[in-house]
Parts: sequence; C-alpha cells; structure tokens
Amino acid sequence: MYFTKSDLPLSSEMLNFWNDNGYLIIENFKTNAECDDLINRSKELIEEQDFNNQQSVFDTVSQSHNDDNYFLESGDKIRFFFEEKAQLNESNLKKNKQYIVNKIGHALHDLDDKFIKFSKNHDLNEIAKAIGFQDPLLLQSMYIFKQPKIGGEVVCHQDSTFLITEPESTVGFWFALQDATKENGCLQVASGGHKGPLRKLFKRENNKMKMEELSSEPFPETDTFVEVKKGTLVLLHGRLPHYSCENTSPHSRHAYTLHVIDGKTKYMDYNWLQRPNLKLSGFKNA
Ligand SMILES: O=C(O)CCC(=O)C(=O)O
Repeated sequence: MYFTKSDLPLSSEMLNFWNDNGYLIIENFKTNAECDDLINRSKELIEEQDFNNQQSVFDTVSQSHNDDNYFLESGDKIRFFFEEKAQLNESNLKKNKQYIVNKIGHALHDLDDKFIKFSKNHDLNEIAKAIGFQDPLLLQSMYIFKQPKIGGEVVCHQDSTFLITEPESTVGFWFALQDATKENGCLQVASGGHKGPLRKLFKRENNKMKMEELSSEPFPETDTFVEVKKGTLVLLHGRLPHYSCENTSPHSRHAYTLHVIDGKTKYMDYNWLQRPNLKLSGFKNA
C-alpha cells in the first residue's frame, strides 16, 4: 500500500499499516530537485577522491569487508566502498570512478552540508515521533549506488543485526533518489516479518567481527517488491527481513538511507559502528 506526503502527519491507517507490515511507503516525500542535489553531491564527492590508495569492496554476499579497518573505522567518517564486480584497474579507478562505487558511508548526515540538509528535517522528526521514537538519533547514513550492470545484491537481513540497541529501536529511513524497479533491484521485503525473531547479531570482539546466531528460524520470503518512484521514502522496521537483487539492467538505482535509533535506549558497545569523534544528534539539530 502506497501513501503520499499529503497523508502526513501519520494517519491511523498509516500507523496500522506500519505496525502490521513493518514497512511504510510515503511517495513524493522529497522533490526531484532535492534528489538531484544529493545525486550531484555524491558525484562531486567521488570526483574529489583519489582511489589509488583505497580499494575496499563492500559485498554483503562474501562479507569480505568485515575485518577491514577502513570499514570498521568508517562510522564517523565519509568513506567509499567499491562494487564487488567492478574491475579495479588503473583505468577504471581514474576514468570510470562514477561507475565502480557501491556505497558511501557512514556519517554523511553529520559531515556534509548537502546531506545534513537532506537528512535533518522536521517532517522526518514528526514521522519518527509518530512511530514511537522518544529521542530519535541519526546513527548511520549510506548512499547506495546499485550501479548499472554490476550493482551488487544485498542479501536478506534485518537491520537490528548490524545496529542493535537495548531494547531494539533501529529503523531505516530509505529514500529513492531514482526510480527503483524490479529490473534495477528495488527493495524486497517480507511483509509482517518484523514480528519474527532477530536471527543474528554482528558483534565486534577485539576488533574482529563475528556473526552470532540467535535463532535458526528461516527468513520468510521477501516477496513484496517495493517498486517506487524517485523521491519516495520507505520506512523499514529493524527486524523486517529485506533484500535487493543484483542490478543487471542498464539503469542505476541510487538510494540514500538513514538508520535511526532511540536515545532512550542503550547503544551496545559491541556494535561495529562506533563514533568516537562524533556526537549523535537528531533530525532537528541542523
Ligand atoms: O538499498 C538497498 O538495496 C538495501 C538497503 C538496506 O538494506 C538498508 O538500507 O538497510
């Protein structure tokens, strides 16, 4: 079911949909111009980067980045991760820079003016409050490229596996910066699957990551395709199993996602994402 920005503030129908399904689609949340601003800024950030000394791949299938310090120390920085299928040769690293990046993370929302403007927003604060946050805090941001032809699969997961608080509070605020379709790898969700158990916890131990199994219950099928237009906001409950397939189409699928936690909960010190040099803030403190 699709709602639109004009349905805000969150109606009881929207709240019921969120509670029943663990996701919520709000169309026309951002304007085309706001999306283009972020797309252009991501291009500039890549253009400014010298990739010759940095070649960290982000691959949710092999999880090869897990013990990589470049990744583990990126919680309070702006860092760049490559597509697993990108050919990282000299020519691509110089001439095709725009087509080899898988994502930029993880503190864009605190460190870059354009991303701060996009992320710190009154309406987002109101939505967060309506779905139960007392003190929403912006923990993580990612610009996800899903590059044409080589955009990697994001394996089925629950966000609370990777960002856990006690009690659980993580919610994803995912923005389509371009149209997301079945062809270019839109999100797929297991509607209602947030009512199942948390399956895994990604834990830092002595600066090594390990995946602890909490439940062997298989994920339900992620058979709801979230095909959305540019500018749509999709909320994802921290326990909702979600997935996106490889992009084999000629069209990119850019998205920006924010992961939000409640300041009233305890952020676990074994989370991979730590921000020793950045204080957390909410949607309002731009
Ligand atoms: O954009 C995608 O394909 C996956 C995003 C995701 O898993 C997330 O934001 O938690």
